[in-house]
Amino acid sequence: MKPIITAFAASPDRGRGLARDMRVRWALEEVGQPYDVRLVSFAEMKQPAHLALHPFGQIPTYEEGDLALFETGAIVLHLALHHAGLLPDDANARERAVAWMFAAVNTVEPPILDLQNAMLLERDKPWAAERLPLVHDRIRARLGQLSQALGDADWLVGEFSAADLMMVTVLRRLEASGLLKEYPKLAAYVARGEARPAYKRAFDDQYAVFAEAQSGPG
Ligand SMILES: N[C@@H](CCC(=O)N[C@@H](CS)C(=O)NCC(=O)O)C(=O)O
Repeated sequence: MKPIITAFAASPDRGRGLARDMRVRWALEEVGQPYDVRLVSFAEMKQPAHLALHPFGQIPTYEEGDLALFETGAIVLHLALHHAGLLPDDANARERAVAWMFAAVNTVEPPILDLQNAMLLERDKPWAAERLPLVHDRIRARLGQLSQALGDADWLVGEFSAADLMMVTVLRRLEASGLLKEYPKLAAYVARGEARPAYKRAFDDQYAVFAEAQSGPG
């Protein structure tokens, strides 16, 4: 049975691969699982039909038979648990990879989202300029620790895993800030993720939605 995911009909990132369905698309591509996509508008995301799938009215969602999931971490973990290729074979390494998945969304992503809020939603506040260096420094603290933990390894836990898929997509959100360049090991890590054929297929499929919307009907 082909799973169905939801994605933005009109992504605010203009096809840069930042909308979070990218994580799910990438995981599906890594494990070779074909899938369908249902595009939703912002208005549709807040309607009861979508809220029944996603209590917070967001994308992505994942439907597979009578299973409906939300939260990218949970969806990617589901795929990793039910398909080969996204978690190490060794039992302890598997658990470590799951810990890194949580670290990506629970420890590394929050200060990065704070920066996005500062840039997009709080820009005009009188205190915005004063606060920005604090936000940057909180991100730098996490990036320094992450870079230290990664060291000279290619991936977080041995071979490429769902941990890297989650972490790379989180770090990509820093693209516009220039902060990642201060951490060459992390910049190279993200580039390694982006070079994976499954990543490229996922990116191209997500970009096609944007390109199609741009060209308009007819
Ligand atoms: N923690 C959630 C975040 C989901 C999320 O923020 N989705 C964004 C798109 S990347 C969204 O739907 N934003 C529109 C909104 O919140 O109204 C996850 O990882 O799935």
